[in-house]
Amino acid sequence: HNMDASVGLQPVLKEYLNKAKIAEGGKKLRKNWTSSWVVLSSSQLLFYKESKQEAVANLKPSCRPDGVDLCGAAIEWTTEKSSRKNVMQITTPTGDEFLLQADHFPTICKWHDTIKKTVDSLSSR
Ligand code: I3P
Repeated sequence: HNMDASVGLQPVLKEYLNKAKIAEGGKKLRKNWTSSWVVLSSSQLLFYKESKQEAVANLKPSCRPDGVDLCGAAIEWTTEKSSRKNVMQITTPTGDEFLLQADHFPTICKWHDTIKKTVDSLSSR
């Protein structure tokens, strides 16, 4: 999906993480891990190929990144969906599934906890 990166959303985390989309609309996809510049805003996760692309997308509205709307999303650690360590899964209400991973455990922990808080803040407003 294309998401609007602007409109008053305050980014709270930005980092390179390993990402794999494993399902779309409930249909399993072939797993393809890629390094992605991930930006967490107040309601979305945005995926850019590179950090430079974020600046370009913010200037050019036609150049929008892929993203996940976090409203209603489920966040969980998973040891079954990958042979990698430190893997968390995000499942949207529409059946899209993403894996995020980093070798450095404190890094992915910070993302897991912050995304969870974001989802909680969205459900209570
Ligand atoms: C996949 C690739 C992934 C692996 C996945 C493989 O093979 O090796 O890295 O996931 O395992 O199917 P291919 O490149 O041929 O598609 P992990 O690294 O997360 O284990 P999976 O099928 O058990 O998900």
